[in-house]
Amino acid sequence: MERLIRAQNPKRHEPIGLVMPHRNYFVDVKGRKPKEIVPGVRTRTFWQDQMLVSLVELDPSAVAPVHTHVEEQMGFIAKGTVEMEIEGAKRVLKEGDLYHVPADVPHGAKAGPKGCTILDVFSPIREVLKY
Ligand code: NI
Repeated sequence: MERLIRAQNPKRHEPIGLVMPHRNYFVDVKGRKPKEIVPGVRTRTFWQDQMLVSLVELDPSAVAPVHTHVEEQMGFIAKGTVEMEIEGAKRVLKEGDLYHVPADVPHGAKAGPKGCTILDVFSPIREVLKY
């Protein structure tokens, strides 16, 4: 492990554990205060240099209105069910399902009766989700 980190950072000689102290390798998800995007839809976002993830919680029947953005988006349904609409096509997704939204393709979501939790990944980083 130490060799790996030094190989990636040849100028660093700090003991393991002090390497790159500005980085948070392990993330305290619940310690991050959520941000409400629209009523009933909250996100916690996390990013590094080239990727951003958005852990989204939707209340029962909450709606994320149809929108577009230049960033690609892939989402994993971590909990609950959601009706996703992508370029006009609708499908009910459940826990364990994955979806893909290419750049500039309109998409939106409506949570199922028990709400849902989705992990969205954006590339490149979706700057408006930094907070
Ligand atoms: Ni989106």
